[in-house]
Amino acid sequence: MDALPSSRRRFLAGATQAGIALLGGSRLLTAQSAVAEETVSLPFANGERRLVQFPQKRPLLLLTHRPPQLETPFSVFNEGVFTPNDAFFVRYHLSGIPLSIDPDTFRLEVKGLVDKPLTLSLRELRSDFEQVEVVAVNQCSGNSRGFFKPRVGGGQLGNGAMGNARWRGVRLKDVLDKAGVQATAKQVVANGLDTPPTPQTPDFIKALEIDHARDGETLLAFEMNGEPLPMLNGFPLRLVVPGYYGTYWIKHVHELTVVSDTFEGFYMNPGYRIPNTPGYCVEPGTPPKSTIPIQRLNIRSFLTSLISGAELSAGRETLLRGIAFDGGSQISEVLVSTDSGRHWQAAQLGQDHGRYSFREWTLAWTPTTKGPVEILCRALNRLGESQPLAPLWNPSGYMRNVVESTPVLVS
Ligand SMILES: Nc1nc2c(c(=O)[nH]1)N[C@H]1C(S)=C(S)[C@@H](COP(=O)(O)O)O[C@H]1N2
Ligand SMILES: [Mo]
Repeated sequence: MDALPSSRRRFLAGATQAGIALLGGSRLLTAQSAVAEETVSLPFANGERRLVQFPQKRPLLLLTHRPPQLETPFSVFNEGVFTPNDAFFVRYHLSGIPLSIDPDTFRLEVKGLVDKPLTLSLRELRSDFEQVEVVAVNQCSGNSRGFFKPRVGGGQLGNGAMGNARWRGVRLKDVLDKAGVQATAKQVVANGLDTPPTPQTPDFIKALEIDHARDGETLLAFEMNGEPLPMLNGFPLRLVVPGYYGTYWIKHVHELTVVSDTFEGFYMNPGYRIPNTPGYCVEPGTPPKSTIPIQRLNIRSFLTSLISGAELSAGRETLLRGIAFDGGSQISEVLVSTDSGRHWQAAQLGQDHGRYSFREWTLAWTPTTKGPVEILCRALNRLGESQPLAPLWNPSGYMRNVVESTPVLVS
């Protein structure tokens, strides 16, 4: 096998870099802050973010250093529907993140209610199972949380905690089938190599219903956009759960345990839960009566080619461009209004990379009337779902979706 040694070399080079830069992070920053540092201002109170470079990454918006939480600059989403690995957002919960992992000694353990527990090397995963690919959006549940009104606790994210990539790996189903899931199985519990700082801190562990884990779409992925996973995105192996929020996409996954009941670890309950109501929302400021684990992405669309406050010339054509996506029901239409919502026009949809991917949309527009105007975009999927005109609210600031509007000036 050729792929393994070469990806290993690449990784080891990256790992050394990772170790040094992550450990020296604070010193590096102190040194840097004397120099003018690039910042981005997200459009809500306390939205100032520094652009900071981590190993294998270009400068990204820094939310927290330890654990690393980095947002993709929004302009990246205008450059193509695939988010480059070095621009892909990063989210961790625990400070004990792996700084180097030897792909030769790494093992995935499959245990619990299985006939034959497995301990698989990366080489075995690659050679003993069929390799498959899926293009899918990984979006954090709290993406866009900073826009919630009233505001809610948690990472104050702009719109950059999402990304779209081509993931390559093996089916979780095939691995589970090889182990032989027993009849009493209810869920598969997944754990990664990151560790909590104290024995009292809950580990980041997530569970999937057994039928979901065996639907043939959930992957154990080792590649992203044709490259080994970047360290900060889960090297050497992560779960890819198409259509579901990023919280289930366990990074550095090394342990799968089949269990007979509902796993109730902190990050399944009370963490990552949404109101059990239509729209998963409650009256702003009120607690939900009952909650369920967060699940599929809801539908969203963005204009990416113009930033808020852009100035356009009357009479000159501009190509409006953006992206749309949902939890896998398939985007069927994107409607755009260039007059603050009075009229809507269908945009042209770009290449279809599958129902879990970002879908590009474009619309040529020649502004005629001078003055300020809002450009709105709204997506529809095959179920007829769309975004609401006014955002819904939940106390954790999850699942933001609204008809996004971009104010511009025509002169
Ligand atoms: N091991 C591990 N996996 C994890 C997490 C984590 O903290 N540890 N966070 C999850 C959450 S909440 C999100 S949104 C995604 C983010 O994936 P990324 O960092 O590759 O962008 O990873 C998920 N997988
Ligand atoms: Mo997340």
